[in-house]
Amino acid sequence: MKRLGIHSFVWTDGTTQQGLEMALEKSVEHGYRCIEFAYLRPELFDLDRLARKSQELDVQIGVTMGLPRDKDISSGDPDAVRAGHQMLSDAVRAVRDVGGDKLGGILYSAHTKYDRQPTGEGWKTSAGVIAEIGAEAREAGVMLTLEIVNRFETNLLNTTAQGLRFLDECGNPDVTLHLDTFHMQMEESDPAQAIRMAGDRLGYFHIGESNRGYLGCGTIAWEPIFDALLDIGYDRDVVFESFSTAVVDESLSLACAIWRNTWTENDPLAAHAKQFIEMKHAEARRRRTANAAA
Ligand SMILES: [Mn+2]
Repeated sequence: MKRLGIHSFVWTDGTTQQGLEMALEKSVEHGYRCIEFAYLRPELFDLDRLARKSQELDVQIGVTMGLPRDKDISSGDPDAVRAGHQMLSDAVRAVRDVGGDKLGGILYSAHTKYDRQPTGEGWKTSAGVIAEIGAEAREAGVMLTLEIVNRFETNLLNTTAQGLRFLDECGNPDVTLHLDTFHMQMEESDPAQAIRMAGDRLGYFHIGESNRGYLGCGTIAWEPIFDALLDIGYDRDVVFESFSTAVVDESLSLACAIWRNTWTENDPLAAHAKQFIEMKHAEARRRRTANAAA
């Protein structure tokens, strides 16, 4: 793992410049070296100021987002596809301008519970747009990384195997997969095996518990996951993701079905997550050394 990071929604609902700057400070205070923001509309925030502040604090910014329904590039509606293409282009530029190095999330479809089956045509259209946006992202020095999420949040890519087929369809080697333990827990028959299958096409990694709360207080088997990350030599960023109604981004809370609190105090949550991830990572390294010696 390159840097350990935290989602800004642990600190702020992300609606004000002040909130985002506070989130940068809190992340650094807790020893995190990268932070994740939701897509920042350039007309609402001072991106230059955020870029300078993140540089001063030496904390790397990454951005994730999901497309809204009326900009769904997998929808088969040409107007929506055009609007989605535009939104992704704008997002790539905003990530570059805020000094970010990656754009992840549900970029290939809407972030919603679908009421219809995906179509082959929608899949192809989406892959074509993502290939083009991947080229724009490369120009901008931004890595495009597609988050594989559970069935209630997209109908297109729910498993790593589907994601890898989609990357093949894109044919753009710069586009990578963004995996998340919360989603893998639900959809993969073997999350660790999924990580191994993704291998060097894994571009970004979210660590979240099965109930999106405190790590270790859910049903995820962490040891095989950390072993698999070591086995593939994963050397990109790992970000802790947890949401509570105590810190609310309205649209994300609705899209992610955050109906109750698994925590209310963010400081102890952030401190625990860092300790937990570093401990699990160190244990995996020790297992590896012991196995090599045996
Ligand atoms: Mn995630």
